[in-house]
Parts: sequence; structure tokens; C-alpha cells
Amino acid sequence: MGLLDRLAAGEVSALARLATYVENGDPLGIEAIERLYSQTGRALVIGITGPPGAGKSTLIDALIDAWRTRGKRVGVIAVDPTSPLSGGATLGDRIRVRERSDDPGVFMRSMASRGRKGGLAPATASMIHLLDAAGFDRIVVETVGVGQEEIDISSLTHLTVLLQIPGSGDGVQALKAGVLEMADIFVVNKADLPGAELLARELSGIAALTSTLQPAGNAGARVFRVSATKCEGIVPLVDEIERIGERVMRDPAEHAERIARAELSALITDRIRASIREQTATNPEIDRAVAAVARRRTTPRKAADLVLGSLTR
Ligand SMILES: Nc1nc2c(ncn2[C@@H]2O[C@H](COP(=O)(O)OP(=O)(O)O)[C@@H](O)[C@H]2O)c(=O)[nH]1
Ligand SMILES: [Mg+2]
Repeated sequence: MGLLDRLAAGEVSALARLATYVENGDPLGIEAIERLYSQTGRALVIGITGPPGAGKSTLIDALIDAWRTRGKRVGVIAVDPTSPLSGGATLGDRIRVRERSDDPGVFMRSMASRGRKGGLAPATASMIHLLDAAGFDRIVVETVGVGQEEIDISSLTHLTVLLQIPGSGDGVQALKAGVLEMADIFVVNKADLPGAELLARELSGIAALTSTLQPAGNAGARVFRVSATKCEGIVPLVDEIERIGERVMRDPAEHAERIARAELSALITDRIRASIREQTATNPEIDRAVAAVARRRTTPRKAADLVLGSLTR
């Protein structure tokens, strides 16, 4: 029996194998997504983002428990943007989500940018499709929330939960412009520590401000105070995620189109970038343009217009 049949039969080992192919950009993974894509679009995809150490993984662990109680199957994708240069801790140290090898209703994978040729966003999108096709009802994508990749990845999810923690002294933490605006839910985690209320008030202010900039009818992000380690405040948070999820599922086309646009954009820019950077571009038009620009026979802008024109013809 082929891997896809075994996946359809719910075999965890088949899913694990396919996930590895997808993670590595292996042709077998690409082919699997080609064949599975038409069966996707059922899962609710939730991005969870925030600075390192905010408790994202711990919170996801608590969310998994809540969803399992409600009969939902949960897939988790931990995106690690670590570059070989920053030489941070290995991913294994960072993932604190408990292994649940005994529960087929939970599946976890990490995606690292280390050694990857293409961007993280297209690879993450493929992993989301795989877990979706495997029948997971809720797919959580954990990202660190400080770089451009995180913003790209949030465009692939139905909703984004932004974690912040009290007591850092400098208010809202380590956020790239645009991250606050894309949050659908703010979570003050570690509410067992002092300063949680102050931070929650600050975030409420930001939420009120950003909601006035949103299209009419958008109520703005709500703020939840939780303690992931003590499992406090989890139920109201899950209720809110589910409430937003119901809204998404009532009008799935709108979100499906937004996500499809983001995935196409990531794939296309990735491919163009790769073919331009490669010494021998796969597209001779690009080679000619590169040579012409290098020899000052044309300007970079004119050459870019020419190449784009040839790609869109
Ligand atoms: N006091 C307290 N510590 C927490 C809470 N949630 C997570 N932590 C701790 O914060 C640290 C980082 O957690 P982790 O989930 O790995 O953070 P991540 O990097 O955002 O995924 C761990 O030592 C957790 O035990 C919480 O609600 N209260
Ligand atoms: Mg983590």
C-alpha cells in the first residue's frame, strides 16, 4: 500500500514519513501535496506568535489538552527561523510541547530554516496542507514573531494569537512593525507573575486603536490573561479561538483566497529569487539581464521590468 493510502487509513508512521519529505522539500513530499491538496481546506489554522520564552509551546500544550477534551485532533508545526549564523539553542531545547506518541489525535513537527534552500513560508504552507489532509481539525503554527518570516507565516493562518509576558519593563516586547496589527487575539501569558494587569491594559489600548483602523464590523482583538503552566484562563481563550473559527468557517472563501494569495506570492517570489541568485539561471532571459546590468548596458530597473515581462508572458 502506498504512503498516501496509508495516510488515508490514519497510519501515523505514514504521516511522519510524509512530514519528513515535506520538511526536506523532497520530490516525494511535493508530489504528495500535489495529490492531497484538493482534499484540504477543512482545518482551522491558528498562528501562535510571540517573543522567545513567552510560553508559546507551554500554552500550545494546554490548548492541545482543551481541544482533545472537545474531541478535536490537533496538529502542531513549530517554525524555527534560526539561522546557522545566530547559532542559537537547538530546536529540541526550544520545543517544550510534551510528546504524545500514544495519542494519534496529536501530531507535532518542527520546520527549521537551517540549511533550507527556499523560504520557510512555502514549506510551512505545505506542512499545513499535509496535516489538513491527514484530518487534523486544528492546526497550530508556532513562530517566534520577530522577523519577516513570521509575518509571512501569519498570512497562511486563519487567525493569529500574539503572546506577551509581564515584567519585562519595556512594555510590549520585541515586535516587528505589523505584528501587533495582525493579531486577532492578545494573550498575556505568565499572568501568575506581577505586572500582568498593566500589560493587559496596555494591550487593550493597542487593540482599541488598531480596531479603529480596521474595516467596519471588525470588533478588534480581545485580550486574555492566562497562565500556561498553571492552566489558568485556558478555557475562555479556547472559546474565543473557536468563536473566531466559527466566523471563519461561515465565510471560508474570503480566508481561503487571502491564504491562497499569500501562498502563491511566497512560492512565486521564492522561485524568482532562486532563479535569479543561481549562477546559471534556469531562465536564459535572467542570465542575459544579469549580464547586461553587470556591464552597464542597461539599468537594474529596466532589466527587472524586462525579466518580469518575460515571466508573465
Ligand atoms: N511563571 C510562568 N512561567 C511560564 C508560563 N508559561 C510558560 N512558562 C515558562 O516559560 C519558559 C518558556 O516557555 P516556552 O513554552 O518554552 O516558551 P516559548 O519559547 O515561547 O515556546 C518555560 O520555562 C516555561 O515553563 C506561565 O504561565 N507562568
Ligand atoms: Mg517554543
